[in-house]
Amino acid sequence: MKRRQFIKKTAQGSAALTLGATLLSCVESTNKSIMTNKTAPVAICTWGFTKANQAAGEALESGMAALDAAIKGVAVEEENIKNTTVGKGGAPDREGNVTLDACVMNSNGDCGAVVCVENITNVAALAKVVMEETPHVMLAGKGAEELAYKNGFQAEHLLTDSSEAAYREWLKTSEYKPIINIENHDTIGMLCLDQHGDIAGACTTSGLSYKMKGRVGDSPIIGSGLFVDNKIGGAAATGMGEEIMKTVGSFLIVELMRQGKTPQEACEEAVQRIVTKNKNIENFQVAYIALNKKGETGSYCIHPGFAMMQYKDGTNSRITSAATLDS
Ligand code: SD4
Repeated sequence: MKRRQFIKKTAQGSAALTLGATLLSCVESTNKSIMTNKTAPVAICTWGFTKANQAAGEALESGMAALDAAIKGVAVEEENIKNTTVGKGGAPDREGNVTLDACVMNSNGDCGAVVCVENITNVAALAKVVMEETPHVMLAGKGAEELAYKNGFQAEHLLTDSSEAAYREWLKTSEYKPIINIENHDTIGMLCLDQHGDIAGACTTSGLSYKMKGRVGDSPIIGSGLFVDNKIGGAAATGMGEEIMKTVGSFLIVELMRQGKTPQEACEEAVQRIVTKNKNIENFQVAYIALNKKGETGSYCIHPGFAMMQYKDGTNSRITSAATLDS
């Protein structure tokens, strides 16, 4: 048997063992997934972002690769000026500047991130440019903005009239108080499983409203706001970034799935790590979503009120997440 055929056969055998009955046919022999996955496509995202998840699901149905579908999906919220935690219309920092953070990770394990970016709406797409067009993983501030212009992104004023009005109102007290579950927590993290059985993800946010100048949360940090291992699955986070970063939550979830936990069990354990370390969980929210190679999904959070969207079998549904503090 020729070497190439041998590798192909061996790879088929081991992938078939992993994916069992969900497999349909062989498409290529590389270090990426080699099988078309019957359960695919699947898209999930944080919060009730119906349109964003639908856009990703339809893109996957049309054959788009997982990362491009995730970027397309999250762009819906980056461009939604009513979402005050993502993209254009995002709440500013305490000095009135809107600064955005995002990251992406593909099925090869490549990743890109941007932090503290002003004047650019589609920062997840910009994170992909960092991944593909530079020798780096993360660019901050002006450097990321300049890369955007060089790659055809347009400068946009991100502070809308209503977010400016809300900011002026906030200035009257300047009280910094993250609010659980409502407009202060609407970051979009998205995971997609495409028709080739490959997983990728994107996470994008304006961070916490009225944050300190220069503050960066978990969302653009690979392993915290997002992590994907195409052999296992992916995870994404929303909520109080400082707590997610301390436990490298998304990486933790993927590692727990590697050890055999379901996406649901892994999300629960990652939340539990935070809960056991903190005496003040009543003051902040953390929520996770996860997806594995079989297309199984999970989500869990500290406070009731979190939901994820799931596009599976052609249906986009809202799934209310169980919570540590469910009564
Ligand atoms: C952050 N995790 O910057 C983000 C905030 C968030 O919905 O999730 N908002 O800490």
